[in-house]
Amino acid sequence: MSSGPQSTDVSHVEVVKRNSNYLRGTIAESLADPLTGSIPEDDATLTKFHGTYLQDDRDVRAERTRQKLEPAYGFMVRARIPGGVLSTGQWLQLDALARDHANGAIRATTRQTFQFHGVLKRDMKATMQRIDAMMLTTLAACGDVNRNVMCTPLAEASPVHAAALNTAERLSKHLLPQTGAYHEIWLDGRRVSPAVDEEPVYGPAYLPRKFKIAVAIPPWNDVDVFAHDVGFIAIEHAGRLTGFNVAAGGGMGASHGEPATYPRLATLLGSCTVEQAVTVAEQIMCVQRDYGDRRDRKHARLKYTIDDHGLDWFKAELQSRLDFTLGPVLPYKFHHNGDRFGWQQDPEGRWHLTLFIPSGRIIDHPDRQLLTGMRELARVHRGEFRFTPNQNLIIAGVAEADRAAIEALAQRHGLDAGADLRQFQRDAMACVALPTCGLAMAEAERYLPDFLSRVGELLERYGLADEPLNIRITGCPNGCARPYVAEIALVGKAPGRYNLMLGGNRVGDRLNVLYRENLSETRILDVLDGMFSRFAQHRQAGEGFGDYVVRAELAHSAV
Ligand code: SRM
Ligand code: SF4
Repeated sequence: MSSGPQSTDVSHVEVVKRNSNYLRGTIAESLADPLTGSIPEDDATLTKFHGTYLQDDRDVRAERTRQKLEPAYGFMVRARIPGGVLSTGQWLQLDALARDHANGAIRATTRQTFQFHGVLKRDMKATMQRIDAMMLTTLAACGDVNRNVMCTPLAEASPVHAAALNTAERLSKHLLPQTGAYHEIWLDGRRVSPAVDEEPVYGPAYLPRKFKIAVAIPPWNDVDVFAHDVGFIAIEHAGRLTGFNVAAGGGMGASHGEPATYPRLATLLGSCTVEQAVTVAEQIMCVQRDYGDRRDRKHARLKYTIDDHGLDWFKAELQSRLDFTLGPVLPYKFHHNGDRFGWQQDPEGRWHLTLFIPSGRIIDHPDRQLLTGMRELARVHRGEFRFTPNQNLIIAGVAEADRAAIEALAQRHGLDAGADLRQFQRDAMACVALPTCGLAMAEAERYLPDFLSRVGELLERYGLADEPLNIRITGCPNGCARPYVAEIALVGKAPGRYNLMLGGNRVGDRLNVLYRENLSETRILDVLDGMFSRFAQHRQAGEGFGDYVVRAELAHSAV
């Protein structure tokens, strides 16, 4: 491992990582402590690398404090599934685990995988062991490492999809931490590694910050490829995957009132072959490992490394680590950054059904039994499941002969929660936020349905009800639902108050801008009322809302 100019004046998290003996810390001892449902802060920092966060139920926090009880602790557990592919057998085990040890829900995420919430400390080992038995891992689902690698779950062009998915899997595997700590702490308790592990790529301090990779297959940008530290855009020739355009330096996170933090779209660097992709990603990650800011975690993503040193420096530094030259950026075109709902058929004749799952929460509601319905479906389905990059779920690989039965099952259980919704409602996303997210400043997932119905009323007023519209809500500026590329985004500022962002588009290659700060719902709806009215009157043929807002200079786009 080469090491760049790293300061000794590093953040506390850096110290914790370096002293952790490759992510061990005292996690094992803390888990064994029966006196609290929590673990100490430094161990909680380290468990993130193992794919789990200590949280507490914020809905009952104040009441528990009043009663002098410790917070209602629970762990969020997130798996790592490159490309989001799961077998039906894995689904059934997942479903059982959700009911046995979590809060009865499987939560599909914005990065094509699932989370559990509310796992108690005493059930953590059993949970991790059962995930391991499914041939899945939670290692590196969170933490300062490469996270779950996303890949467009494209059904129609299956040869290209298969090759792109294979690249996503290779990237994921190659960049997985090597530490034996995971096995030792969660699985059988035995050391399977030498006393000192080696992390040939990461080194003992891992990365300065999280690192994210996505593979997009045009014309679909459902992964929001420019929101990633590294984005690969598939290049197809005569139905085959021939290589990738490579973009680097994307990221959504920002902090209110700190202009030195900002969302940034990844910059296109050039192109590479399919075989070169893993090396390119590894070396971009290594530049970040060596030059990323280890003092200030708010300034530690690759986007800041690139902006601080300059794009030319970054390209030269990357090139100096490669023994091949990146080719020119090749032409590509994106049409949409959402999911495609309903049935799609691939060239081999198999069918794929994309179900809309409201904010990815697969749970039994009194009127719609999503968890139970999915269990029934998994028992008869002979294909696989795929999580989408937008919190939805695909019943993939259905034979023509089975299609009617799957459709009937989906209908019987009301599995397609989007069947009666408008497109803008199905395309909308919200992050988890309250009550589990410790960083949430406002509601997101729980508020989205109400907000969308109010927006729907406005759209109807102007004859725009069927207008596709990309709306995203997050409970804080960290950007977990990638709000800064949406046409309309609400970014939580305080309970019931949001920053209103306008001017993204439907292909995910333009950032929106802050239109008004700290607005109540009433004010947001007032603003949108006026904007929709003008849009309906003055839009050009085929023009989207975000494009209109930028053209009419109602919001000045950064791009
Ligand atoms: Fe995220 C932190 C949930 C995708 C940017 N994110 C969190 C935490 C773990 C809160 C915390 O640190 O205590 C949230 C847990 C909430 C909960 O109760 O479950 C959380 N993030 C999520 C998920 C579950 C949102 C969802 O509704 O689906 C997504 C899980 C993805 C996955 O499967 O890995 C999720 N987070 C994202 C994305 C979108 C993406 O990656 O495509 C982003 C923006 C892209 C990016 O990274 O730039 C994102 N999450 C953040 C950040 C800001 C990072 C930054 O650079 O500033 C934080 C805060 C942090 O890291 O300090 C954060
Ligand atoms: Fe939590 Fe903020 Fe992420 Fe929403 S955007 S899940 S509130 S960290």
